Amino acid sequence: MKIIDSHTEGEPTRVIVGDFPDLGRGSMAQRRERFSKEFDHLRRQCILEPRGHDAIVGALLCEPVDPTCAAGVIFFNNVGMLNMCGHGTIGLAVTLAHLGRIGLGQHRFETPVGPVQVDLLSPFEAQIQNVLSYRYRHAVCVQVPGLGEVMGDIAWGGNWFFLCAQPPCAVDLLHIGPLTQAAQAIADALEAQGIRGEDGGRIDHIEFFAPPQAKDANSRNFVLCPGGAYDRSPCGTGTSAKLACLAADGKLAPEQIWVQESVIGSHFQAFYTSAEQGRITPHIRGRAYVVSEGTLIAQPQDPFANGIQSV
Ligand code: PYC
Repeated sequence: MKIIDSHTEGEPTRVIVGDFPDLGRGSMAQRRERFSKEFDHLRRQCILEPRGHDAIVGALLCEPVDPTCAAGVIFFNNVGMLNMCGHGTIGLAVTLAHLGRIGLGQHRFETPVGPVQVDLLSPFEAQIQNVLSYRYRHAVCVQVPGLGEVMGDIAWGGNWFFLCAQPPCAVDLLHIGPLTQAAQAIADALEAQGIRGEDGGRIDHIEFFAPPQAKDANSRNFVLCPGGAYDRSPCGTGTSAKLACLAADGKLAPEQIWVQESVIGSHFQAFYTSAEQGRITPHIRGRAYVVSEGTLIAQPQDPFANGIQSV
């Protein structure tokens, strides 16, 4: 597999740009299904150690069905397929610019959950218009072993999120262990108690909020992704879910800027437009940088050709 690695505000994206089996001409959702059923070993090969690590989000570059789209993409990680990925979309835009396949300006990418618009602002910065986002449930209480009663909102931002304003400790790099443990306990409790998204989807992203460290930011977050890794960026879909909650609470007006800080101190600038029937269109802006180009090799004799599954 030919790959290009980048990071978006610290969060890695690995785009597969070539030498991947043909998944047919179906929709991105159908191709994702086929990827998952027939080629899961290639997902593991691409993401897991010794060729990758748990924090990488993979992005398989595909021919789009919709001719108005510049590219199709299927996102995946260390445990399976993702719906949408905000930081990954910014990373993909910067990667395609690095390859000379797109120039500055507006483009559309096709994802398994619908088209997203991307504005490439410079070779290192893009703004995405994410899928419609909304708060599904407000102030949901869940009993969590070791934590007691935890309250949060459930919102869709392209993935299902549980957003919680009471982190168990400081939201900084010194507390990644306890933050991860607490977020995982909440995810497990939600699942055990049958609390899911509106479409029955698993709530597989947990987001804690705290005051920001930078003066010009509005909030700091910690986001646990499915598979147990934390998002180094402020999480594009997580920031979209946050905007939806702020809009539902009347705490952020349309087009008002919200600066979301990540647990490593990087930032996304965000705002929303077109709030209709409780649904908003989130716009998320961030920087990404290409860090390497390469070819993944899996020799038939290699006992770890398909990676080391640690979770
Ligand atoms: O930026 O949407 C995002 C994301 C999801 C998982 C990791 N990053």
